[in-house]
Amino acid sequence: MIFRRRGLLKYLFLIPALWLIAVVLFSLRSSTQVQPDVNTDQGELILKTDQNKESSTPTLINSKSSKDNEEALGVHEKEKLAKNKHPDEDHPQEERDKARAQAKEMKGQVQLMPPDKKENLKESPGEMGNAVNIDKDKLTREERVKFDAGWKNNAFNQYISDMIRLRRSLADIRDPECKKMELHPNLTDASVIIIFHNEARSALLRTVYSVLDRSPSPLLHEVILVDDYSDKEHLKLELEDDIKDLKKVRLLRTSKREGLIRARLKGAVAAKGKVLIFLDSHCECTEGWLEPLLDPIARNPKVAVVPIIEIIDDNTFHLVSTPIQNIQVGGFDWNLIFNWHVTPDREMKRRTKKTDPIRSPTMAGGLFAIDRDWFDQLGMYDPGMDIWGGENLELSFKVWTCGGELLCAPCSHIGHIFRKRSPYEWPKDVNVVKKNTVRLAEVWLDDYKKYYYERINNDLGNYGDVSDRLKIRERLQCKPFKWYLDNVYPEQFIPGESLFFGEIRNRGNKEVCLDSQEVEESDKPVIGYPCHGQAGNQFFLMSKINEIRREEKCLDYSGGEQQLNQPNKLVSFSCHSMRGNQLWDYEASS
Ligand SMILES: *[C@@H]1O[C@H](CO)[C@@H](O)[C@H](O)[C@H]1NC(C)=O
Ligand SMILES: [Mn+2]
Repeated sequence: MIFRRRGLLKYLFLIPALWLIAVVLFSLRSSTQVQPDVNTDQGELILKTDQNKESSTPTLINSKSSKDNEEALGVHEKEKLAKNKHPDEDHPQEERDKARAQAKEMKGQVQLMPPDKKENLKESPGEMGNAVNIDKDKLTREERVKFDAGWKNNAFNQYISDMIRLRRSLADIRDPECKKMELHPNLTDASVIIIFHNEARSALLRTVYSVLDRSPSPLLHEVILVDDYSDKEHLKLELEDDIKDLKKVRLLRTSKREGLIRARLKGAVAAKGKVLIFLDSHCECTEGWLEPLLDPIARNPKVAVVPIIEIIDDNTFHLVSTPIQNIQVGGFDWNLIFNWHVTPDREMKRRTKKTDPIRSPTMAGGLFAIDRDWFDQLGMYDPGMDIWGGENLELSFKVWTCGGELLCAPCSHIGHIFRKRSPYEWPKDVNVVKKNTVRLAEVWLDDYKKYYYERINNDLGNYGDVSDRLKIRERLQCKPFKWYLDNVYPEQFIPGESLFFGEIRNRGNKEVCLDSQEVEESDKPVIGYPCHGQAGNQFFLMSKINEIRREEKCLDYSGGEQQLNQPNKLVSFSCHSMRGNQLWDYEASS
């Protein structure tokens, strides 16, 4: 299918191509064969000579011969690289400039073809970010097999992803205020780094095109794809062919499975833009996504900025948007797991405009922008961390304690396919997340690490050597973790600072205690149960902001005024630190 479509594409290009060749040959008075390179970057048309036109071997365009790239490639690819240098390189600069100027003039007259389909945009599925619904039962048997395989391999509906154009349109979901935002005049350019492992072709390329199509050209230095050792055929030569005309896109490959953290490090080291932006390989950037990420960094290079992460439905690919007032910020629990919170009132009051960035204690980790030099000074990621997990909190803690800020840009919206499971295999012999998290706690948490260690029974396992990371903390004179808790995340529940702890007995019937069976599940009724004195389900803490809680679950009154005397209105619910239904008083006299 893919090849047939692309075969057709050649003919679609042929008419403007022939026309262009004629014009350019005339203007350059050159005997060199020239072919248009439809660069998707802002629809700008750039001409290049193509010496490899007859060759069907895909070339690694944009890889040039940089050391980083050569390291990333196997011997086979290296040979190919040597043979197929970037076509632009053997051409005098002067001539290239002239050709570009010419091309620019003609821009308005040249029709750009979308790279995937020629269908009427309005009829194409999923345009404007809309949902695509198909009835699986109406598919042929073969199509149903494809449908099921798509889900199995990706943990999202690849069948529908493949139906949607790579350059589908999206609604402009920004708040109207965002379009009037006064941007810093000196925004710098960015390298967008996308790590992937066995990603579906349509999801990966849609991510790339959404970046190319919706970024102002001067602000986008390059897009670096880092293949973390995929074994799917469509990500080998076919991918190189897919991106060969995308001038700003470079492809690096790891030589073994490195995991997200070390693959990102590889991309960061190779990047040349002033700002690094990390994206997942199944995203869609919406209109105006880039500038609000760069703006806070232009004002203060020591900030890291996250976008609003919008949900792309894993089944229908509907892109759903969040109004600014519902933006959540990042926190963490004492298992050192990231979680979301409603933006605290104090932060809403500190901001003066709807479009002002929102301070966030932590980041989710998948999507963010950071100044390259600042990231470097911070020691980037901890290379002793494996694969995935804990790296987002490590970066959050060090950005804040080492003199920076972590901000959420309310005008930058990026869609992301949230999956319900990971479709990939991970090593089963080591507990990767625990190793990473212990390293995080050892380096950054000071005495507070005990709360995490209590939760893993003080079994730290072999977490390697963290002395290099401690040196970074010392060199940058980063503030203690207590400073972070007091100033950046005062809502955080600190078990040792509880007002009271123990069981909660009924005054009338002293044999009955409050008992909450499920800590794991929200919305479970909290019941009266004979006191057993064994703590466990009957153990509660009263936090300094007057919640009655255990771990991340708080005692929550879920009924209305009229229902006061009905049973089961006390539930155990995720703590929200907004008081309200979770505010309790303790009267010492009673
Ligand atoms: C932007 O850059 C120009 C030229 O370097 C400089 O004169 C100007 O002060 C800068 N503007 C701001 C707001 O930093
Ligand atoms: Mn993801």
